[in-house]
Amino acid sequence: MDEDIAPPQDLLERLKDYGQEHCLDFWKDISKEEKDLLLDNLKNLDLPRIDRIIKQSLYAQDLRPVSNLEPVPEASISTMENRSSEQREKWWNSGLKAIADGKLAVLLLAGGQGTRLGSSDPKGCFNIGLPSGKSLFQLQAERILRIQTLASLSTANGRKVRIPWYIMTSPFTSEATQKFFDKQKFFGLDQEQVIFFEQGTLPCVSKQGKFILETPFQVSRAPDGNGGVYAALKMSKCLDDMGTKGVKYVDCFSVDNALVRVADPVFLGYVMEKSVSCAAKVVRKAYPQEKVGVFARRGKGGPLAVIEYSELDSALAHSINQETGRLRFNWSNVCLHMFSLEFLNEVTEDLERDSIHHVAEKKITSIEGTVDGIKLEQFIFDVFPYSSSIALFEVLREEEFAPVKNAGGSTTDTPDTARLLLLNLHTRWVVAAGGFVTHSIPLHLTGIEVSPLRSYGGENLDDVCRNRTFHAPCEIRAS
Ligand code: UD2
Repeated sequence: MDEDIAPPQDLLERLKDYGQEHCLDFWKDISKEEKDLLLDNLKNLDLPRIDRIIKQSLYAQDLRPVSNLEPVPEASISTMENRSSEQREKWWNSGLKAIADGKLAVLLLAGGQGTRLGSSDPKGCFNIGLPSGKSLFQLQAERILRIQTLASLSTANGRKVRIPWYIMTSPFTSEATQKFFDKQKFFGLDQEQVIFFEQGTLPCVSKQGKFILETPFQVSRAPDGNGGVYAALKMSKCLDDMGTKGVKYVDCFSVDNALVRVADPVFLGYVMEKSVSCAAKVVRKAYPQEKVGVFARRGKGGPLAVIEYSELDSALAHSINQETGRLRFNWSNVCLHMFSLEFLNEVTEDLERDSIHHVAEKKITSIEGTVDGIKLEQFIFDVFPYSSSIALFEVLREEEFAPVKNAGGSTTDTPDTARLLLLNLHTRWVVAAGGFVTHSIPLHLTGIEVSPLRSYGGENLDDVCRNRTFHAPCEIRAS
């Protein structure tokens, strides 16, 4: 039969096995080039795996908002009020030593699209308007450089320390991200220590699990969520690379937190002392509707899990603990995680076997215009229920959590709110180190920026600040 009219029979049969033969409905209407594009598009789909994900996610799990939840037992959290400065010091030193010994890798989740931010660039390129004009990527890179310096200084012989930085991108962010790093000469990092790898994508589907066609010769696809990192780490051999390097722990963070303490020695020291396979930094939830996941137990004595804001029953989000007066589900996920490499190697298999994905109902561009469809994605914290040992570590929002999610017009989680959180924190560092601040606009609307190359968490500022006056806004540079 002329291929112009009928599609390849074996492909049609294969698609029929999974109920996706409609992808070839326009075969006779498209050009030779478009036919080749469609064949290439369909050839790259792992149909058995995608079919398993659809079946497990659309039909096998309860899609109603989660309600059978119990709050996290306070015993599994290291809270600020129960933490002494001696403990912090001890964790800082043991964490720094482990970093100097090459035991830590950092993993950045940078595959998300900056849709809510209204920018087409990868979020890490975003300039939040600091006096230095630094991008989020540059802040993160310089914090790694500073920790490398501190780790090197902590060794007997001052040996060079290089922390491998694995950066997960998606088809939407990969090229622009790597171009940005090239242009910025990796912000002073050694190019070899920055390893880019790409997450997978999945077809967008209808509520009946049918692939949605974006054009007559292309299936609509979307990144498979930041939990796609596990399959991507395995597929890209990055997990093996970490093992070869002697890495034991992986510090995982989101791109859009202006205050992220990348490669935090305190967090690493805590995780090593607790000898857990999974850990997360948590903050107290600011208000019931805050767009953050919350930690909870699924059912009495059930596994510790994070319930995403989009899946938490509203009544539970608002419920109050009568004794403390705080929200019952108070401990928020802020996408700051630490994993043992051993756990990552194990859990990747478990996730792949179970294949359960979150079902996000979205408007999808299709050949029939914008339709109601579904994006299938895994979340980075989907691994927590697979872990037998989890530790939560409270941090202060004002010190470590300044999300950049929404465009300037919003009231929360904007470049402006993130910039001010950073400036307010760094100004407190300057004053604590004996500096004085003058300002011609209200101080809470401006401040001093301290380069991460000078100070990671407020240390090393006495000699540059004591008895000196700084006029806000300004930057205290590296040297
Ligand atoms: C994330 C957390 C939420 C809370 C909030 C705080 C998840 C699933 N949810 O919600 O619980 O901590 O942040 O700010 O983590 N990303 C990818 N690939 C993807 C999708 C996202 O790499 O396919 C990255 C993205 O670039 C970002 C991070 O994951 O670094 C968080 O993604 P998001 O901003 O889409 O997540 P959000 O704000 O809905």
